[in-house]
Amino acid sequence: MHPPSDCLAVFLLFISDWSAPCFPQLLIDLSEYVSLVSLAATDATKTQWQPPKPPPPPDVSSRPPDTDLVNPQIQTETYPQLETPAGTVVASRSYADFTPRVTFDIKKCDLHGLEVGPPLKAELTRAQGLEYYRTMQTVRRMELKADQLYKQKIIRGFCHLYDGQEACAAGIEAAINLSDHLITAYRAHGYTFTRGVSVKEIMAELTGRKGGVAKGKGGSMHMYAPHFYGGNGIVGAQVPLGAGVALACRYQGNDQICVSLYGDGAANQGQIFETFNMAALWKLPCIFVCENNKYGMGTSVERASASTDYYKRGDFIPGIRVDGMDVLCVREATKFAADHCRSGKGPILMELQTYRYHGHSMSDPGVSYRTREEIQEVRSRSDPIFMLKERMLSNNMASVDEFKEMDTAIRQEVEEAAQFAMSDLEPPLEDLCNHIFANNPPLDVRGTNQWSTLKSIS
Ligand SMILES: Cc1ncc(C[n+]2csc(CCOP(=O)(O)OP(=O)(O)O)c2C)c(N)n1
Ligand SMILES: [Mg+2]
Repeated sequence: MHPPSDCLAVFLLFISDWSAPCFPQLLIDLSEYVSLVSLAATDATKTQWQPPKPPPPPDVSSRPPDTDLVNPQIQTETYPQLETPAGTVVASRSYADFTPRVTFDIKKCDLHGLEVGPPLKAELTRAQGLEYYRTMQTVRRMELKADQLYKQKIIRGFCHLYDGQEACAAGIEAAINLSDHLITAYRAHGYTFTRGVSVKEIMAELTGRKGGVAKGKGGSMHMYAPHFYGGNGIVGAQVPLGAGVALACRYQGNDQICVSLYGDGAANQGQIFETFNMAALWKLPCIFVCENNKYGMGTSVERASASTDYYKRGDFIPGIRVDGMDVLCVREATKFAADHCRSGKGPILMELQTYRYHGHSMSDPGVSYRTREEIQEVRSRSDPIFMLKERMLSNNMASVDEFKEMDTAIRQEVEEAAQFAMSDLEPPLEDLCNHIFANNPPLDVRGTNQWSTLKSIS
Protein backbone atom coordinates (compact mmCIF):
# COMPACT_ATOMS: atom_id res chain seq x y z
CA MET A 1 0.00 0.00 0.00
CA HIS A 2 1.17 3.55 -0.56
CA PRO A 3 1.56 5.68 2.56
CA PRO A 4 -0.84 8.65 2.65
CA SER A 5 1.79 11.08 1.30
CA ASP A 6 2.24 8.93 -1.81
CA CYS A 7 -1.48 8.82 -2.26
CA LEU A 8 -1.58 12.61 -2.07
CA ALA A 9 1.16 12.90 -4.69
CA VAL A 10 -0.67 10.51 -6.97
CA PHE A 11 -3.85 12.45 -6.40
CA LEU A 12 -2.21 15.72 -7.39
CA LEU A 13 -0.48 14.29 -10.43
CA PHE A 14 -3.60 12.65 -11.70
CA ILE A 15 -5.98 15.42 -10.81
CA SER A 16 -7.01 15.66 -14.43
CA ASP A 17 -8.14 12.05 -14.33
CA TRP A 18 -10.63 12.87 -11.62
CA SER A 19 -12.51 15.12 -13.97
CA ALA A 20 -13.83 12.09 -15.82
CA PRO A 21 -17.18 11.89 -14.06
CA CYS A 22 -17.75 15.57 -14.89
CA PHE A 23 -17.34 15.04 -18.63
CA PRO A 24 -19.25 11.92 -19.51
CA GLN A 25 -19.99 13.38 -22.92
CA LEU A 26 -16.26 13.25 -23.74
CA LEU A 27 -15.91 9.54 -23.24
CA ILE A 28 -15.53 7.25 -26.24
CA ASP A 29 -18.63 5.29 -27.07
CA LEU A 30 -17.44 1.70 -27.05
CA SER A 31 -20.88 0.21 -26.67
CA GLU A 32 -20.43 -1.61 -29.96
CA TYR A 33 -17.69 -3.66 -28.34
CA VAL A 34 -19.30 -4.00 -24.93
CA SER A 35 -21.66 -6.77 -24.00
CA LEU A 36 -24.99 -5.27 -23.03
CA VAL A 37 -26.30 -8.58 -21.73
CA SER A 38 -28.44 -7.96 -18.64
CA LEU A 39 -26.52 -8.78 -15.48
CA ALA A 40 -29.63 -10.26 -13.95
CA ALA A 41 -29.65 -12.77 -16.76
CA THR A 42 -26.29 -14.25 -15.78
CA ASP A 43 -26.32 -17.64 -14.20
CA ALA A 44 -24.43 -17.42 -10.93
CA THR A 45 -24.10 -21.17 -10.73
CA LYS A 46 -21.90 -21.36 -13.84
CA THR A 47 -18.24 -21.92 -13.12
CA GLN A 48 -15.07 -20.39 -14.57
CA TRP A 49 -13.74 -21.07 -18.05
CA GLN A 50 -13.42 -24.70 -18.98
CA PRO A 51 -11.63 -26.05 -22.03
CA PRO A 52 -14.19 -26.25 -24.84
CA LYS A 53 -15.62 -29.58 -25.90
CA PRO A 54 -14.48 -31.07 -29.19
CA PRO A 55 -16.25 -29.11 -31.93
CA PRO A 56 -18.23 -30.44 -34.88
CA PRO A 57 -16.51 -31.21 -38.21
CA PRO A 58 -14.99 -28.12 -39.82
CA ASP A 59 -16.47 -26.35 -42.82
CA VAL A 60 -13.13 -25.74 -44.46
CA SER A 61 -14.72 -24.67 -47.75
CA SER A 62 -16.13 -21.45 -46.27
CA ARG A 63 -12.88 -20.39 -44.69
CA PRO A 64 -11.05 -17.52 -46.41
CA PRO A 65 -7.60 -18.29 -47.79
CA ASP A 66 -4.52 -17.39 -45.76
CA THR A 67 -4.22 -13.65 -45.28
CA ASP A 68 -1.02 -11.69 -45.42
CA LEU A 69 -0.94 -11.91 -41.63
CA VAL A 70 -0.22 -15.55 -41.93
CA ASN A 71 2.88 -17.01 -43.43
CA PRO A 72 3.03 -20.43 -41.94
CA GLN A 73 5.26 -23.33 -42.66
CA ILE A 74 3.00 -26.13 -41.68
CA GLN A 75 4.59 -29.19 -40.28
CA THR A 76 2.53 -32.05 -41.55
CA GLU A 77 2.64 -33.93 -38.24
CA THR A 78 -0.80 -34.88 -36.91
CA TYR A 79 -1.82 -37.05 -34.02
CA PRO A 80 -2.29 -40.72 -34.84
CA GLN A 81 -5.91 -41.81 -35.16
CA LEU A 82 -7.47 -42.51 -31.80
CA GLU A 83 -7.85 -46.21 -31.10
CA THR A 84 -10.81 -47.04 -28.87
CA PRO A 85 -12.26 -50.39 -27.80
CA ALA A 86 -14.94 -49.80 -30.41
CA GLY A 87 -12.42 -49.23 -33.18
CA THR A 88 -10.85 -46.17 -34.77
CA VAL A 89 -12.74 -42.91 -34.19
CA VAL A 90 -13.51 -41.30 -37.53
CA ALA A 91 -17.16 -40.30 -37.41
CA SER A 92 -17.11 -37.28 -35.11
CA ARG A 93 -14.50 -34.59 -34.91
CA SER A 94 -12.00 -34.87 -32.08
CA TYR A 95 -8.87 -33.00 -31.10
CA ALA A 96 -7.00 -35.44 -33.32
CA ASP A 97 -8.48 -33.67 -36.37
CA PHE A 98 -6.61 -30.47 -35.65
CA THR A 99 -3.05 -29.65 -36.56
CA PRO A 100 -1.33 -29.89 -33.21
CA ARG A 101 1.56 -27.55 -33.92
CA VAL A 102 2.60 -25.11 -36.60
CA THR A 103 5.80 -23.17 -37.10
CA PHE A 104 5.20 -19.59 -38.16
CA ASP A 105 7.51 -17.04 -39.69
CA ILE A 106 7.60 -14.03 -37.40
CA LYS A 107 8.80 -10.48 -37.91
CA LYS A 108 12.51 -9.86 -37.53
CA CYS A 109 13.44 -7.75 -34.53
CA ASP A 110 15.69 -4.70 -34.89
CA LEU A 111 18.83 -5.15 -32.82
CA HIS A 112 21.04 -2.80 -30.86
CA GLY A 113 24.39 -3.95 -29.55
CA LEU A 114 23.67 -7.57 -30.40
CA GLU A 115 25.09 -9.82 -33.11
CA VAL A 116 22.29 -12.33 -32.87
CA GLY A 117 18.66 -11.74 -31.98
CA PRO A 118 15.48 -13.72 -31.36
CA PRO A 119 14.58 -16.40 -33.97
CA LEU A 120 12.60 -15.67 -37.12
CA LYS A 121 10.32 -18.64 -36.61
CA ALA A 122 8.09 -19.57 -33.72
CA GLU A 123 6.36 -22.83 -33.03
CA LEU A 124 2.82 -22.66 -31.71
CA THR A 125 1.02 -25.67 -30.31
CA ARG A 126 -2.75 -25.85 -30.38
CA ALA A 127 -2.93 -25.78 -26.56
CA GLN A 128 -0.67 -22.73 -26.38
CA GLY A 129 -2.69 -20.91 -29.04
CA LEU A 130 -5.96 -21.51 -27.22
CA GLU A 131 -4.41 -20.42 -23.93
CA TYR A 132 -2.98 -17.20 -25.39
CA TYR A 133 -6.33 -16.49 -27.02
CA ARG A 134 -8.16 -17.04 -23.74
CA THR A 135 -5.75 -14.78 -21.85
CA MET A 136 -5.94 -11.93 -24.36
CA GLN A 137 -9.68 -12.16 -24.85
CA THR A 138 -10.28 -12.20 -21.07
CA VAL A 139 -8.20 -9.06 -20.65
CA ARG A 140 -10.03 -7.43 -23.57
CA ARG A 141 -13.50 -8.22 -22.18
CA MET A 142 -12.47 -7.21 -18.69
CA GLU A 143 -11.32 -3.82 -19.94
CA LEU A 144 -14.46 -3.26 -21.98
CA LYS A 145 -16.54 -4.13 -18.94
CA ALA A 146 -14.51 -1.68 -16.86
CA ASP A 147 -15.23 0.98 -19.48
CA GLN A 148 -18.93 0.28 -19.15
CA LEU A 149 -18.93 0.31 -15.33
CA TYR A 150 -16.93 3.51 -15.33
CA LYS A 151 -19.45 5.26 -17.54
CA GLN A 152 -22.17 4.07 -15.17
CA LYS A 153 -20.14 5.65 -12.32
CA ILE A 154 -19.78 2.31 -10.59
CA ILE A 155 -16.00 2.46 -10.98
CA ARG A 156 -14.66 5.86 -9.91
CA GLY A 157 -11.28 7.57 -9.86
CA PHE A 158 -8.26 6.51 -11.87
CA CYS A 159 -8.72 3.94 -14.55
CA HIS A 160 -6.29 3.25 -17.40
CA LEU A 161 -7.32 0.51 -19.79
CA TYR A 162 -5.03 -1.93 -21.60
CA ASP A 163 -7.10 -3.04 -24.60
CA GLY A 164 -4.97 -3.18 -27.74
CA GLN A 165 -1.83 -4.10 -25.79
CA GLU A 166 -2.86 -7.62 -24.75
CA ALA A 167 -0.15 -9.41 -26.78
CA CYS A 168 2.52 -7.76 -24.63
CA ALA A 169 1.22 -9.21 -21.36
CA ALA A 170 0.33 -12.60 -22.83
CA GLY A 171 3.64 -12.92 -24.74
CA ILE A 172 5.85 -11.88 -21.83
CA GLU A 173 4.06 -14.19 -19.41
CA ALA A 174 4.37 -17.10 -21.86
CA ALA A 175 8.15 -16.72 -21.80
CA ILE A 176 8.93 -16.27 -18.12
CA ASN A 177 8.13 -18.25 -14.98
CA LEU A 178 5.59 -17.26 -12.35
CA SER A 179 8.52 -17.29 -9.92
CA ASP A 180 10.15 -14.48 -11.93
CA HIS A 181 9.19 -10.94 -11.00
CA LEU A 182 7.26 -8.23 -12.77
CA ILE A 183 6.51 -4.60 -12.09
CA THR A 184 4.60 -2.13 -14.24
CA ALA A 185 2.98 1.30 -14.28
CA TYR A 186 -0.67 2.21 -13.72
CA ARG A 187 -2.00 0.41 -16.84
CA ALA A 188 -1.90 -2.76 -14.81
CA HIS A 189 -5.12 -4.77 -15.11
CA GLY A 190 -3.75 -7.09 -17.81
CA TYR A 191 -0.60 -8.01 -15.89
CA THR A 192 -2.57 -8.48 -12.69
CA PHE A 193 -4.55 -11.13 -14.55
CA THR A 194 -1.56 -12.81 -16.18
CA ARG A 195 0.20 -12.92 -12.78
CA GLY A 196 -2.61 -15.12 -11.55
CA VAL A 197 -5.28 -12.88 -10.03
CA SER A 198 -8.87 -13.77 -10.94
CA VAL A 199 -11.13 -11.51 -12.99
CA LYS A 200 -13.44 -11.39 -9.97
CA GLU A 201 -10.76 -10.00 -7.66
CA ILE A 202 -9.67 -7.47 -10.27
CA MET A 203 -13.19 -6.21 -10.95
CA ALA A 204 -13.94 -6.01 -7.20
CA GLU A 205 -10.78 -3.98 -6.71
CA LEU A 206 -11.93 -1.62 -9.43
CA THR A 207 -15.19 -1.00 -7.57
CA GLY A 208 -13.39 -0.74 -4.21
CA ARG A 209 -14.95 -3.79 -2.57
CA LYS A 210 -13.67 -6.08 0.18
CA GLY A 211 -13.21 -9.00 -2.19
CA GLY A 212 -10.81 -7.02 -4.37
CA VAL A 213 -7.21 -8.20 -4.72
CA ALA A 214 -6.03 -5.25 -2.56
CA LYS A 215 -9.09 -5.57 -0.31
CA GLY A 216 -10.74 -2.67 -2.09
CA LYS A 217 -8.15 -0.15 -0.94
CA GLY A 218 -5.88 0.00 -3.97
CA GLY A 219 -8.14 0.53 -6.95
CA SER A 220 -7.17 0.40 -10.61
CA MET A 221 -3.54 1.43 -10.18
CA HIS A 222 -2.61 -0.53 -7.07
CA MET A 223 -3.06 -4.23 -7.51
CA TYR A 224 -0.49 -6.79 -6.40
CA ALA A 225 0.13 -10.52 -6.43
CA PRO A 226 3.01 -12.79 -5.47
CA HIS A 227 6.05 -11.68 -7.51
CA PHE A 228 4.01 -8.78 -8.94
CA TYR A 229 4.73 -5.36 -7.50
CA GLY A 230 1.96 -3.27 -9.06
CA GLY A 231 0.44 -1.03 -10.40
CA ASN A 232 2.52 2.22 -9.85
CA GLY A 233 1.14 5.73 -10.39
CA ILE A 234 4.29 7.82 -10.56
CA VAL A 235 5.52 7.69 -14.14
CA GLY A 236 8.81 5.81 -14.38
CA ALA A 237 9.15 5.19 -10.62
CA GLN A 238 8.64 1.46 -10.97
CA VAL A 239 11.77 1.08 -13.13
CA PRO A 240 14.34 1.61 -10.33
CA LEU A 241 12.14 -0.51 -8.07
CA GLY A 242 12.32 -3.30 -10.66
CA ALA A 243 16.10 -3.00 -10.77
CA GLY A 244 16.05 -3.32 -6.98
CA VAL A 245 14.08 -6.54 -7.28
CA ALA A 246 16.62 -7.77 -9.84
CA LEU A 247 19.42 -6.87 -7.42
CA ALA A 248 17.69 -9.03 -4.80
CA CYS A 249 17.57 -11.92 -7.29
CA ARG A 250 21.27 -11.55 -8.01
CA TYR A 251 22.07 -11.27 -4.30
CA GLN A 252 20.12 -14.40 -3.52
CA GLY A 253 21.54 -16.22 -6.54
CA ASN A 254 18.15 -17.76 -7.32
CA ASP A 255 18.25 -17.58 -11.15
CA GLN A 256 15.12 -15.41 -11.18
CA ILE A 257 14.77 -12.27 -13.28
CA CYS A 258 12.69 -9.11 -13.05
CA VAL A 259 10.67 -7.63 -15.92
CA SER A 260 10.41 -3.90 -15.42
CA LEU A 261 7.85 -2.22 -17.69
CA TYR A 262 7.42 1.44 -18.58
CA GLY A 263 5.89 3.53 -21.34
CA ASP A 264 7.28 5.61 -24.18
CA GLY A 265 6.48 8.73 -22.13
CA ALA A 266 8.34 7.41 -19.10
CA ALA A 267 11.31 6.56 -21.34
CA ASN A 268 12.42 10.21 -21.27
CA GLN A 269 12.74 10.34 -17.50
CA GLY A 270 16.08 10.81 -15.76
CA GLN A 271 15.56 8.01 -13.24
CA ILE A 272 15.34 5.51 -16.09
CA PHE A 273 18.89 6.38 -17.21
CA GLU A 274 20.22 6.27 -13.66
CA THR A 275 18.69 2.81 -13.36
CA PHE A 276 20.23 1.69 -16.66
CA ASN A 277 23.65 2.72 -15.40
CA MET A 278 23.46 0.79 -12.14
CA ALA A 279 21.80 -2.24 -13.72
CA ALA A 280 24.53 -2.50 -16.37
CA LEU A 281 27.31 -1.82 -13.87
CA TRP A 282 26.08 -4.56 -11.54
CA LYS A 283 24.90 -6.88 -14.33
CA LEU A 284 21.42 -7.14 -12.88
CA PRO A 285 19.06 -9.79 -14.33
CA CYS A 286 16.51 -7.21 -15.43
CA ILE A 287 14.53 -7.00 -18.67
CA PHE A 288 13.59 -3.38 -19.20
CA VAL A 289 10.47 -3.31 -21.37
CA CYS A 290 9.31 -0.11 -23.02
CA GLU A 291 5.71 -0.58 -24.14
CA ASN A 292 5.67 1.97 -26.92
CA ASN A 293 1.97 2.56 -27.50
CA LYS A 294 2.75 5.69 -29.56
CA TYR A 295 1.41 8.19 -27.02
CA GLY A 296 2.10 9.49 -23.52
CA MET A 297 -1.26 10.95 -22.53
CA GLY A 298 -2.09 13.17 -25.54
CA THR A 299 1.48 13.54 -26.83
CA SER A 300 2.72 11.41 -29.68
CA VAL A 301 6.17 9.85 -29.48
CA GLU A 302 7.40 12.10 -32.31
CA ARG A 303 6.47 15.19 -30.34
CA ALA A 304 7.99 13.94 -27.09
CA SER A 305 11.21 12.10 -27.95
CA ALA A 306 14.36 13.29 -29.69
CA SER A 307 14.89 9.62 -30.56
CA THR A 308 11.97 7.27 -30.93
CA ASP A 309 14.32 4.28 -31.18
CA TYR A 310 13.51 3.29 -27.64
CA TYR A 311 15.34 -0.02 -27.97
CA LYS A 312 18.60 1.90 -28.45
CA ARG A 313 18.16 4.23 -25.54
CA GLY A 314 19.93 2.00 -23.06
CA ASP A 315 23.11 2.92 -24.97
CA PHE A 316 25.49 0.35 -23.41
CA ILE A 317 22.55 -2.01 -22.73
CA PRO A 318 21.69 -4.28 -25.68
CA GLY A 319 18.22 -3.76 -27.09
CA ILE A 320 15.63 -5.33 -29.39
CA ARG A 321 12.63 -3.77 -31.11
CA VAL A 322 9.72 -6.17 -31.26
CA ASP A 323 6.31 -6.33 -32.91
CA GLY A 324 4.24 -5.95 -29.75
CA MET A 325 0.98 -6.79 -31.51
CA ASP A 326 2.08 -10.34 -32.22
CA VAL A 327 2.01 -12.59 -29.18
CA LEU A 328 4.52 -14.97 -30.78
CA CYS A 329 7.04 -12.22 -31.50
CA VAL A 330 6.73 -10.99 -27.93
CA ARG A 331 7.10 -14.50 -26.55
CA GLU A 332 10.21 -15.30 -28.60
CA ALA A 333 11.84 -11.94 -27.85
CA THR A 334 11.15 -12.33 -24.14
CA LYS A 335 12.58 -15.85 -24.13
CA PHE A 336 15.71 -14.47 -25.79
CA ALA A 337 15.91 -11.62 -23.28
CA ALA A 338 15.33 -13.92 -20.31
CA ASP A 339 18.11 -16.27 -21.49
CA HIS A 340 20.39 -13.26 -21.83
CA CYS A 341 19.68 -12.19 -18.24
CA ARG A 342 19.88 -15.66 -16.75
CA SER A 343 23.24 -16.32 -18.40
CA GLY A 344 24.74 -13.51 -16.33
CA LYS A 345 25.18 -10.99 -19.17
CA GLY A 346 23.25 -8.31 -17.29
CA PRO A 347 20.21 -6.29 -18.34
CA ILE A 348 18.59 -6.08 -21.76
CA LEU A 349 16.03 -3.68 -23.17
CA MET A 350 12.98 -4.58 -25.24
CA GLU A 351 10.84 -2.04 -27.05
CA LEU A 352 7.41 -3.51 -27.78
CA GLN A 353 5.65 -1.61 -30.53
CA THR A 354 2.01 -1.63 -29.58
CA TYR A 355 -1.09 0.56 -29.46
CA ARG A 356 -3.75 1.50 -26.94
CA TYR A 357 -7.30 1.57 -28.26
CA HIS A 358 -8.75 3.61 -25.41
CA GLY A 359 -7.68 7.11 -24.48
CA HIS A 360 -4.98 7.55 -21.86
CA SER A 361 -7.47 7.20 -19.02
CA MET A 362 -11.21 7.37 -18.67
CA SER A 363 -11.08 11.17 -18.69
CA ASP A 364 -9.50 11.15 -22.15
CA PRO A 365 -11.77 10.48 -25.12
CA GLY A 366 -8.62 9.59 -27.04
CA VAL A 367 -9.56 11.23 -30.31
CA SER A 368 -8.43 14.84 -29.96
CA TYR A 369 -4.77 14.08 -30.70
CA ARG A 370 -5.31 11.16 -33.09
CA THR A 371 -8.06 10.33 -35.53
CA ARG A 372 -10.70 7.65 -35.26
CA GLU A 373 -9.37 6.38 -38.61
CA GLU A 374 -5.94 5.83 -37.10
CA ILE A 375 -7.41 3.68 -34.32
CA GLN A 376 -9.58 1.80 -36.79
CA GLU A 377 -6.63 1.21 -39.08
CA VAL A 378 -4.59 -0.39 -36.28
CA ARG A 379 -7.58 -2.49 -35.20
CA SER A 380 -8.16 -3.85 -38.66
CA ARG A 381 -4.51 -4.33 -39.61
CA SER A 382 -2.94 -5.73 -36.46
CA ASP A 383 -5.36 -6.51 -33.67
CA PRO A 384 -3.47 -9.08 -31.55
CA ILE A 385 -6.49 -11.27 -30.79
CA PHE A 386 -7.78 -11.32 -34.35
CA MET A 387 -4.30 -12.12 -35.71
CA LEU A 388 -3.86 -15.12 -33.45
CA LYS A 389 -7.36 -16.41 -34.22
CA GLU A 390 -6.78 -16.06 -37.95
CA ARG A 391 -3.49 -17.88 -37.73
CA MET A 392 -5.07 -20.77 -35.91
CA LEU A 393 -8.15 -20.98 -38.13
CA SER A 394 -6.30 -20.83 -41.39
CA ASN A 395 -4.02 -23.63 -40.25
CA ASN A 396 -6.73 -25.89 -38.91
CA MET A 397 -5.50 -25.52 -35.35
CA ALA A 398 -8.99 -24.78 -34.00
CA SER A 399 -12.53 -24.25 -35.24
CA VAL A 400 -14.75 -21.18 -35.42
CA ASP A 401 -17.19 -22.82 -33.02
CA GLU A 402 -14.48 -23.46 -30.52
CA PHE A 403 -13.54 -19.76 -30.44
CA LYS A 404 -17.21 -18.83 -30.16
CA GLU A 405 -17.63 -21.16 -27.21
CA MET A 406 -14.61 -19.71 -25.53
CA ASP A 407 -15.85 -16.15 -26.15
CA THR A 408 -19.18 -17.01 -24.54
CA ALA A 409 -17.50 -18.53 -21.49
CA ILE A 410 -15.21 -15.52 -21.10
CA ARG A 411 -18.10 -13.09 -21.44
CA GLN A 412 -19.95 -14.99 -18.76
CA GLU A 413 -16.96 -15.06 -16.42
CA VAL A 414 -16.56 -11.29 -16.79
CA GLU A 415 -20.28 -10.68 -16.27
CA GLU A 416 -20.26 -12.75 -13.10
CA ALA A 417 -17.16 -10.94 -11.88
CA ALA A 418 -18.88 -7.61 -12.52
CA GLN A 419 -21.95 -8.80 -10.66
CA PHE A 420 -19.76 -9.70 -7.68
CA ALA A 421 -17.92 -6.37 -7.94
CA MET A 422 -21.22 -4.54 -7.61
CA SER A 423 -22.73 -6.62 -4.84
CA ASP A 424 -19.76 -7.28 -2.56
CA LEU A 425 -19.45 -5.05 0.54
CA GLU A 426 -17.10 -2.11 0.82
CA PRO A 427 -14.24 -2.57 3.31
CA PRO A 428 -15.21 -1.45 6.83
CA LEU A 429 -13.82 1.80 8.21
CA GLU A 430 -11.83 -0.11 10.86
CA ASP A 431 -9.87 -1.61 8.00
CA LEU A 432 -8.69 1.79 6.84
CA CYS A 433 -5.09 1.54 8.06
CA ASN A 434 -4.72 -2.23 8.14
CA HIS A 435 -2.47 -4.19 5.82
CA ILE A 436 0.18 -1.50 5.33
CA PHE A 437 2.76 -4.27 5.70
CA ALA A 438 2.16 -7.88 4.81
CA ASN A 439 3.24 -9.49 8.06
CA ASN A 440 4.41 -6.91 10.61
CA PRO A 441 3.20 -6.77 14.21
CA PRO A 442 0.50 -4.11 14.77
CA LEU A 443 1.88 -0.60 14.37
CA ASP A 444 0.62 2.92 15.10
CA VAL A 445 -0.34 4.96 12.10
CA ARG A 446 -0.26 8.73 11.94
CA GLY A 447 -3.71 10.04 11.21
CA THR A 448 -4.81 13.39 9.87
CA ASN A 449 -4.10 15.02 13.25
CA GLN A 450 -1.75 14.33 16.16
CA TRP A 451 -4.53 12.89 18.33
CA SER A 452 -5.47 10.15 15.89
CA THR A 453 -4.77 6.72 17.28
CA LEU A 454 -5.01 4.45 14.30
CA LYS A 455 -3.48 1.01 14.23
CA SER A 456 -2.41 -1.11 11.32
CA ILE A 457 -2.90 -4.83 11.67
CA SER A 458 -1.66 -7.14 8.97
C1 LIG B 1 6.35 11.75 -12.40
C2 LIG B 1 5.03 11.89 -13.12
N1 LIG B 1 4.90 12.86 -14.05
C3 LIG B 1 3.73 13.02 -14.71
C4 LIG B 1 2.66 12.20 -14.42
C5 LIG B 1 1.35 12.35 -15.20
N2 LIG B 1 1.23 11.29 -16.19
C6 LIG B 1 0.50 10.20 -15.93
S1 LIG B 1 0.56 9.12 -17.16
C7 LIG B 1 1.55 10.09 -18.10
C8 LIG B 1 1.99 9.65 -19.48
C9 LIG B 1 2.88 8.45 -19.49
O1 LIG B 1 2.90 7.89 -20.77
P1 LIG B 1 3.61 6.52 -21.10
O2 LIG B 1 4.81 6.37 -20.26
O3 LIG B 1 3.81 6.46 -22.57
O4 LIG B 1 2.58 5.40 -20.63
P2 LIG B 1 1.15 5.01 -21.24
O5 LIG B 1 0.15 5.84 -20.48
O6 LIG B 1 1.17 5.32 -22.67
O7 LIG B 1 0.96 3.59 -20.93
C10 LIG B 1 1.84 11.27 -17.43
C11 LIG B 1 2.67 12.34 -17.97
C12 LIG B 1 2.84 11.21 -13.42
N3 LIG B 1 1.88 10.36 -13.09
N4 LIG B 1 4.03 11.06 -12.82
MG1 LIG C 1 2.69 5.51 -24.03
